[in-house]
Amino acid sequence: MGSNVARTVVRMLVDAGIRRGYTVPGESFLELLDAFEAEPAMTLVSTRHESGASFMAEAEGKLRGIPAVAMASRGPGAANLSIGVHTAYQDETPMLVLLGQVASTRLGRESFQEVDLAAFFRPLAKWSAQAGSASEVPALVAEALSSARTGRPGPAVLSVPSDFWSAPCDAPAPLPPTAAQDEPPVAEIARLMNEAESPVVVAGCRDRAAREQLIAASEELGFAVYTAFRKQDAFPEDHPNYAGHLGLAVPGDQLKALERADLLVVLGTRWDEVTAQGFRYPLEGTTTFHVDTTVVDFLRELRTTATARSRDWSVAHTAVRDFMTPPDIVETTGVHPTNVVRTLRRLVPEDSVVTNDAGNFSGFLHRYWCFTSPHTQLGPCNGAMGYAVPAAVASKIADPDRTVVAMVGDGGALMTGQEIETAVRHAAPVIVVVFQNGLYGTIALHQAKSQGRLSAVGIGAVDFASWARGLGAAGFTIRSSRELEAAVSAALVEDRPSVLDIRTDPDVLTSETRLSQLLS
Ligand SMILES: Cc1ncc(C[n+]2csc(CCOP(=O)(O)OP(=O)(O)O)c2C)c(N)n1
Repeated sequence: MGSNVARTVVRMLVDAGIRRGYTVPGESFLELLDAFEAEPAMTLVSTRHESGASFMAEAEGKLRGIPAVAMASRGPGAANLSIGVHTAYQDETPMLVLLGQVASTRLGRESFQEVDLAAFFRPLAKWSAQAGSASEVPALVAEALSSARTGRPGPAVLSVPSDFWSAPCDAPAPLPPTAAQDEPPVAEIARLMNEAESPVVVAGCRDRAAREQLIAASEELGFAVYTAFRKQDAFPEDHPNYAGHLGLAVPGDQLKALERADLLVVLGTRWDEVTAQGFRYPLEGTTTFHVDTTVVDFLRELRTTATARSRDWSVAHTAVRDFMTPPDIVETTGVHPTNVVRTLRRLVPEDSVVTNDAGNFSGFLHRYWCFTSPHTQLGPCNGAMGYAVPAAVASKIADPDRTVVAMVGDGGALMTGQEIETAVRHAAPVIVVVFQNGLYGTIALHQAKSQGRLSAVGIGAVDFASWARGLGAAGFTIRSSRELEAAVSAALVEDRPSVLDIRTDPDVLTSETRLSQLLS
């Protein structure tokens, strides 16, 4: 039997190491869905909302370093999907998006659900195109995959008119050869590293080999390491050369090593606004290099070129260690988020994957978790709410042997938490920890500080444990820290997803800030 475009594309994806596609099905890519389902090496994950599909594909790409596929239908599906594409773009995650478009004969007539998808995604994606003929689809898929994976990784979006998928096609296109990467000036960096008093690296490389090289290089050459925003697993946070996480609200004493740096190497990450602390760094006069793509080779060469030297980072590391040590807290109203993080960290395995949403609660996770193992943190560097639950579901499906915990506020849980149903269907027992404070707490903080009063931030009381049971998961309600250990222990032995509905104190906006103080 002759093949068609859809089957040929799926064959190419399997050959490229892709194992899963995430979607809400649509009429505009029926043959593609059929080809995914028929391919034994592929798992087709049907999600409850396209944002879930795109967050799942993004999270799998982050976890495995190999892209996953997100698929959606024409304007409405693509609009729903777009949030995860933006996340992949800002988070530098390889990802492939295949969109069904209106039929080629109906293009350009504002047909049913028609949107110019290539144009729509151009500012959101690394690469974006629409197929002009059925025969060029395999070559465009090859180009999209190459773009997603090489240089700075990112999302590549291909829109395919619906009639092209069934067109006869037997010829997969070869993937283009990997483009030559820019070579960093290793000899010059090695010379400066030898001479520097305070060399500092800001790391965001997730790759296991790169992380091992980074630890060895830091120990041999004596440089301090900061981690980039939400890339805390790039370097062990308990290492004596660890200087801190360049996230939100970093205390001044943790920035001193960055301020004093006479050599700064930004490694395996973009120099985004949060990591760069509102673009305040590097200070003028700091010699700075950016090595984004060839991290392992660069570090290997640096270790053989630069001279071994030891430097004392105890002042910087003590500052960060003190900051990361959770205080003993006596609760009055509701559970304190610090106690949630502390209890979970103690009870779950060291190599658990922790996904997090955007929200105030995440500040407690970033501060107190202490990431020590590779590939353990998946957070949205673009601050997209709704990320944590779908990211956890994809992580558990892709890596079933690891414990996966999603940390999410009640706001974020109500955006994409319905993907727990997807986890139930795929037998993916994730643990979802909902910090229920009845508020869009982050926005309440900003409003209280700048307006002195609140607007549009209230969230009604939700029984998340019943909601979880309705979706086929186990549900636990926790009203005081004393109940945490038993609930987490029970969730860890569940063979279905669990939701921990934790009633937190709405007054506790951050470790330092109380809502009542700001409004009084
Ligand atoms: C998709 C999206 N919409 C809106 C925002 C703006 N935003 C940032 S945090 C936040 C509130 C989060 O509330 P919740 O999930 O309950 O967590 P909390 O801040 O209360 O801990 C909002 C609305 C965002 N980051 N992403």
